[in-house]
Amino acid sequence: MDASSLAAKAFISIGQIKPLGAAPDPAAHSGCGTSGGEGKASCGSSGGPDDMPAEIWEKVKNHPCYSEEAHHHYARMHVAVAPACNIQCNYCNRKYDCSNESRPGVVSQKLTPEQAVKKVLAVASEIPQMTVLGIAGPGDSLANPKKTFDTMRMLHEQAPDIKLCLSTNGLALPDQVDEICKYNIDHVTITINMVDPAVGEKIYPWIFWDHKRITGYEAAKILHERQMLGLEMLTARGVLTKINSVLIPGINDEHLIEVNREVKKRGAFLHNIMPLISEAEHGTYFGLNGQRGPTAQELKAVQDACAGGANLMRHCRQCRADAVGLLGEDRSEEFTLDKIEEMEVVYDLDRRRAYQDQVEVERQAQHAAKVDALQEAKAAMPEVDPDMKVLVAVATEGHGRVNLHFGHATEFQIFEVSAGEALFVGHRRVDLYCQGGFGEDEQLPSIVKAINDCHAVLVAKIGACPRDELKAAGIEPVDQYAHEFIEKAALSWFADYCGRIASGQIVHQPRGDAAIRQGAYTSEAA
Ligand code: CLF
Ligand code: SF4
Repeated sequence: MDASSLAAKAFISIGQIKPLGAAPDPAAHSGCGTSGGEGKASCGSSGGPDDMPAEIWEKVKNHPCYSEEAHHHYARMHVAVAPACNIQCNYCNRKYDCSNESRPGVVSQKLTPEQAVKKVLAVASEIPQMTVLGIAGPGDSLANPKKTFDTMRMLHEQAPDIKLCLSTNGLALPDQVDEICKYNIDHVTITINMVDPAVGEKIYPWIFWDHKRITGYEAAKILHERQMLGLEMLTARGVLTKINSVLIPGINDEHLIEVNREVKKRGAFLHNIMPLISEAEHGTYFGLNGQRGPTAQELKAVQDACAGGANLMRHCRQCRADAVGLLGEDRSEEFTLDKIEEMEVVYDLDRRRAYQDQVEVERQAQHAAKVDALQEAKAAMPEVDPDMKVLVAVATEGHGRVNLHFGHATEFQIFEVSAGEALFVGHRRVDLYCQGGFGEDEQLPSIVKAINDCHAVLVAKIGACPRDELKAAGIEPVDQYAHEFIEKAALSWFADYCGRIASGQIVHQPRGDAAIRQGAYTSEAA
């Protein structure tokens, strides 16, 4: 589909969505999420040590999913020990990884708890910045309590510095809160797609509950009640919770604003609104029945409408249930069971701590340099329309800088830039353009579609052919800020852009919508 036609097909008219901040504040009580005051997204995944109590910062500072900044420095891994599930979601086909926490279409290597522990220790000895172990399927972690908690118990004993994390649909959660606390599992994700069973029955055909299969409205009602109870119990015990919601256009899009409000009330730390990935080839009910996923602007509209509610996570990569590495990269192939057998595993706690101390030093230095660079860019900003906001795509391989060749990008970070700030608002996966030294021109239209709502793409370098194609699509290729900090580069470009508008050199045009990539990659990173 042509990206420019996506907006016309949208279920949600972006202007129709009422921002959550405009609604009465329903938060009678909640955890860290309310302490910043209404409308101030102060302690979500973008928060820092000044935005939250010290004990919360300790829990999130090196968790790549709970801290946006941490995800550039620290890695997570999943072990696929939980194959069974106690519910059916219409977006899931059990032959694939759990759609909640994984990229559909990639089958995991299922592990026993003993194999899982061996794998975690092997990864920990090779990747000292791996700080978090998550159990996220391929089924539901708590529908497999023995396998999940055996793994957690052994890791709690053998690798005490690794944070433990799990993801669940919530049905079995209230029964397992004691076990969760027993092993110090400090981070729990609950997938909550609705707070109204009438919406839920369109998403969940059945649940298995109290030794029988229950369908329809009653199934969704039980699931909803268990999810809310489980969330409240975790909040009461001081466990940090993240809510994942799958945005399903026409089913729960606007409803997710209500979900955000309800989970904030119950103390959720973060809300991660993810796009439905839905293709017929995945064999899911939704995929086979033509239910589409949201466009990039539909997703952003719902996320923006939740501003002021539970804080949002915007850097989720919808990873697979056996992912290993930094978010956005996957090193699981390096740690298959046969490879682990041949590895010399030395779990050296002191070495890990020393390495992580070094990461912290570099992180602080990078943060300080970025703050200085930003101040410089803001000081140089001319008078511009305060309501003007545009999106820019950025090619980066880390360190917070524009430092990646256009042709080497498998994703672009998206920043919303205005006179006062450059805010990270998400990322877009793309197929790799550069294949073995040559540009793959067939990939260009899909890359353009993925960033079609952006006014510019900031890169370290770009070839003539993609440069021309981007320009023809109305996206400005920009390489003059190569190796600058991203926010500084984005603000500098924005100042220049506004200057060109003011001088009459160009006319500002609104952009259209963009497509969120569905399905597996068609090309591998070089
Ligand atoms: Fe894994 Fe999930 Fe823990 Fe993270 S993932 S169990 S909270 S350690 Fe992270 Fe992956 Fe998104 Fe999940 S990027 S899919 S939010
Ligand atoms: Fe699939 Fe996860 Fe839903 Fe279970 S909870 S049906 S594994 S998406």
